[in-house]
Amino acid sequence: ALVTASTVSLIGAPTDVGASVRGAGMGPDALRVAGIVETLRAHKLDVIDRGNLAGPPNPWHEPANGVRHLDEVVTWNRAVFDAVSGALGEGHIPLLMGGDHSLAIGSISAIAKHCRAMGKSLRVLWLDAHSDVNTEAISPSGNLHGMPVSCLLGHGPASLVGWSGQRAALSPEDIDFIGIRSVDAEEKQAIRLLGLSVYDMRHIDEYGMRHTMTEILQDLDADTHLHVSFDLDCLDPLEAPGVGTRVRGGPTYREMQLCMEMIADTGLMGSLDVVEINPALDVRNRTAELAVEFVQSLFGASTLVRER
Ligand code: 5AB
Ligand code: MN
Ligand code: MN
Ligand code: MN
Repeated sequence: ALVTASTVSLIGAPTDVGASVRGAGMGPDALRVAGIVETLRAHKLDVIDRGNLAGPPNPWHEPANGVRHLDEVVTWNRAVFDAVSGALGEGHIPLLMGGDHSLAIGSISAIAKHCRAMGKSLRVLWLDAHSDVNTEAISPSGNLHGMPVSCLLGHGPASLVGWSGQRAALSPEDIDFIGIRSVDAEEKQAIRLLGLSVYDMRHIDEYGMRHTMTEILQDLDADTHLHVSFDLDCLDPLEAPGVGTRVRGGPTYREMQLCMEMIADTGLMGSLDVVEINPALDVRNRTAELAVEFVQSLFGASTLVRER
C-alpha cells in the first residue's frame, strides 16, 4: 500500500481578546520556541508553519450585553475559520496554536463544515479544567473563552453561531469533556439540560484515566474525524503553571500522557487546537514545552519502551 505522510499545518492565532487575563496571545511563539516544528518533523511528519494570523488588538473593554470584545472575537475567528478551512482543503491536519479558547469557535466550525462535506462524523474531545458552556445570558465574566462550546452547539451570540452552515456545528453527543473541575452554577444547569458527557475529575479519580478514555473512545468508527481541543489549564497547575485560569486538582503528567497516547492509538485525530498557554505567567516556557510533549504523543510518539 502507498503510505502518504501526513502534513500538519500550523496556524498561529496570537490573541487574548476572549480572556480577561492578558498574555495568551504569546502562545504561538512560545510553542515555536519550545520546538513544536522540529519535534513534529522528528516524528516523520511534514510540517508547514503558516505563521501567525493578523487581527485586532485587545481593546480591554468592559462587557456589553453580557460579552466582552464580541467584534474582535468575531474578526479573529473569521481568520481562524478561513485558515483552518484552507488547511483541510489541502488535506492537511490543521493545528491551531492559540491564543485563547474562544478561537475554537472558528476552528471547530470549519472542521464541522468539512466533515459534513466529506460525509464523516465528527467527535470533539474537550480537554479543559472548565466546560466553556456559558452564554452571554449566564456568564459571570462576559469572557468569550468561557462560551465556545455553547456557540458551537448553537446557543451563543448570533454573530458567533451558525458558521458551519447549520445553526449548530455540534450536537451534544458529538463532544466529550475530559478533566473538568470548574463549572459555574448556571453552566451546570446548561450541561444537564443539554445532556453533555462530562468526564470530570471526580470521574477520573474514581475510574482512572484508562477506563475513562476507554469509555470515551469505544464507539468511534473508521469514518470518524476526531478533533482534540486542548486547553492547557486542563493539566494540574503544578505541571502547567503558564495559564490564565489555574484550577488545582487536574490530571498529572502521566495521566495526561496516557490520555494522549490512547487518543493516538485510535489513528483518527484529524485536527487539533492547543490553546490558553500564557507565557507571561509561565516559568521558563515550561507549559509550552509540556504542550509540545503532549502534541508529540497525540501524533503517536509513544512513551512505551516495549511493544505491547
Ligand atoms: B477557558 C469561567 N467559567 O466563563 C468564565 O480557559 C472561566 O477557555 C472560563 O476554559 C475559562 O469566565 C475559559 C469563570
Ligand atoms: Mn477552555
Ligand atoms: Mn480552561
Ligand atoms: Mn459521547
